[in-house]
Amino acid sequence: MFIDRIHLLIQAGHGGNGCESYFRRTDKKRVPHGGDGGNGGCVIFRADSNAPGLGSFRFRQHLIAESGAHGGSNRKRGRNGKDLIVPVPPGTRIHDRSRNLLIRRLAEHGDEVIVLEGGKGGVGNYGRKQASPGERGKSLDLELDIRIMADLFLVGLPNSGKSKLLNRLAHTRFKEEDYPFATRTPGVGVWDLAEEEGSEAKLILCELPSLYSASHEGRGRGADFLKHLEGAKCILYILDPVSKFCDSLKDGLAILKKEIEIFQKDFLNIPYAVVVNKMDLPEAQAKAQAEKFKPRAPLFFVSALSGAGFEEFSAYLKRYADQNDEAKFKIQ
Ligand SMILES: Nc1nc2c(ncn2[C@@H]2O[C@H](COP(=O)(O)OP(=O)(O)OP(=O)(O)O)[C@@H](O)[C@H]2O)c(=O)[nH]1
Ligand SMILES: [Mg+2]
Repeated sequence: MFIDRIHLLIQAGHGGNGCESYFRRTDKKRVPHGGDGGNGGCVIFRADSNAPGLGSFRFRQHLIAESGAHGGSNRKRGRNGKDLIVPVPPGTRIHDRSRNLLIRRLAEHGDEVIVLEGGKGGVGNYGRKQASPGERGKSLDLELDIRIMADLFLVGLPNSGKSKLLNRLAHTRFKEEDYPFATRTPGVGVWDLAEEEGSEAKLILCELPSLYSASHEGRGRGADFLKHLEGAKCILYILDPVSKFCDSLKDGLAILKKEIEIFQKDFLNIPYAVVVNKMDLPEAQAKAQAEKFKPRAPLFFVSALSGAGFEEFSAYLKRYADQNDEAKFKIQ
């Protein structure tokens, strides 16, 4: 199950109480000798590329770090509570829900943040008049969310062949159906360019559930996942010349861009290319030829079914994938 947002309640460990105890000296004088309490454990989030997705927190939404042990007599200090280290996938963002504040985004494997410090242990009455209780561990209401980190996002109208294209490039097995909206959650695959000679790069591809002209009204699931475009290096708009969801290729691209614009205008600045699919169908060829579609971006005519047009398309992307500079995907 794909979950990109989850609520969690976390609680730091309580500090152990300081001990109040005395021993009686031979001269009958009472001498305080209670030890300090141990500190409570902290709650730490750590990015780990082997961590399961946020869905793993569905049945574990209350996380509590260990409390410190109480102090003992004879100046014995209580043991500190163990820190609770919570592994999360890289790219996870941690928000404080009560203050509506972003605490930290854990981008890379190994990044970590102490979200709650444990309660301090109380002091024992050794050398003092009185012992004190341990500090209570604080609790915090969190929201965790994650953005899919992919190089290329496949965005398109329903039934345009996004899943088929992804399956062909990344050897994944996502559902391809002849009815629209079959893909209901994002699908990710790795396109290993090493399979094709002369390249060592790998590209992460992600299919987003289909958009159409009513997505911004909350119809379908397309708009729910557009937030993942935040980290996109490039969008591939997948179009189908014989689509029932648009009148022409130009119209199809305009609908997709409009939906993205309504969601977040800045996303229109993400570099993009246009891929016209299903070119094995004679009616698709006829319509595409008649239209003379010329978007202001690289344009490819392919067939995810037969593989036609893939050399040019993959050679183009490969050139960019092989460049290690920042401008990698500026293919506009
Ligand atoms: N002839 C032909 N059919 C294709 C091609 N690509 C996809 N199809 C068919 O078009 C239908 C939709 O393909 P999908 O890959 O599921 O399309 P999608 O864009 O992922 O659609 P949803 O996610 O369901 O909205 C399936 O029946 C595919 O077999 C193609 O290049 N040529
Ligand atoms: Mg699909």
